[in-house]
Amino acid sequence: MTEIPDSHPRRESLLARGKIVAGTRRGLLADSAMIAHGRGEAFDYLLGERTTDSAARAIRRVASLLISAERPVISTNGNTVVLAGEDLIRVAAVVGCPIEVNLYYRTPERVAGLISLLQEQRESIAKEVGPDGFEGDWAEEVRSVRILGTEEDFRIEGLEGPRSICTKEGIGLADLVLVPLEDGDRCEALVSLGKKVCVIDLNPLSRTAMMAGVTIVDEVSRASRVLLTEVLSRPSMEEEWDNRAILREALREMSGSEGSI
Ligand code: PTJ
Repeated sequence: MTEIPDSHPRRESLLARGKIVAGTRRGLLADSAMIAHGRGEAFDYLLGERTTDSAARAIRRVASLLISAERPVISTNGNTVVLAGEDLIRVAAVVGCPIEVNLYYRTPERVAGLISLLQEQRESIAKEVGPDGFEGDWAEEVRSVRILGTEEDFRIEGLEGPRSICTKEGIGLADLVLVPLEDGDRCEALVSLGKKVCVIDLNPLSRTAMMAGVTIVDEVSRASRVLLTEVLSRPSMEEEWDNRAILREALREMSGSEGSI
C-alpha cells in the first residue's frame, strides 16, 4: 500500500480504501463491495467523518442491549471483517458473545477465508494487553470468542437461497443480533423472527436503518471503536428508545454540514 503521511487530511479514508482493495485482491469481498463502500463514504463525508451525538447515543444503547441480552451475536460480512473485525472481536470478548460470518453473496470460499482472517485477528488480539477498564484474563476471554459461519444448520425464515443460511448456535438462537452493513430484507426477516436487531449503516434512509430496533448511523470501524469503550463502561439501559427520532437527527446532522461552506 502507498505510504500515507499522518498529516494527510483524508488519511483514515485512504487507509480504509486500502483495506477494501486488499480484501478484494484476497478474494474475501463481494464483487460489489467497493460500490457499497463508496456509497458509505458519500454519507460519511456529509456527516463530517465523525461520530455524531445521535450516533454516540445509539452506540450506548447498543452497548447496554448487548450486555443485557441472553444470547447476543455479532454478524459480520466481508466489508465489516476487513474494516472493523479487530474491534468487533474485542467487543465480543468483553460481552462474551460469538461472531458469525453471514454473507449476502455467500460462497464457501469467502466464508472460509473470512473465518480464517477473524481467527488470525483473534490470535493477535489475544496477545495484546487488555483495554483500559477490562478486568479479567484478556487472552483467555479473546480466545474463547467463538467464530461461527460454516455450520450452516439453520435457515432464516423469509429469505430465499444461500442468503437464508446461518448457524443455529449464532443467529439461529440469538435474541439480539448486531449486524453492520445489513441488507433490508435480512433485517426485516430477523425482526419478524422476534429478534432485536441493531445495525450500523451510514445511510439513515436505507430500509435496514428504518427496520432496525437501533440504528447507529456511523462508519463501521469508528462505531466499533466507540462501542468497545461503551461495553467496557457497562451503561445502564434508558427506558425509552425512539429510533426514528435518531434517524431524523442523523439527517439533520448531515444537512448541518452546509454551515462549513
Ligand atoms: O460480504 P457480503 O457478501 O455480505 O456483501 C456485503 C455488501 C456490503 C457488499 C452487501 O451487503 C451490499 O451490497 O450492501 P448494500 O446493499 O450496498 O448496503 C450497504 C450499506 O452499508 C449502504 O447503506 C452503505 O451506505 C452502508 N455502508 C457502506 N460502507 C459503510 C457503510 N456503513 C457503515 N460503515 C461503512 N464503512
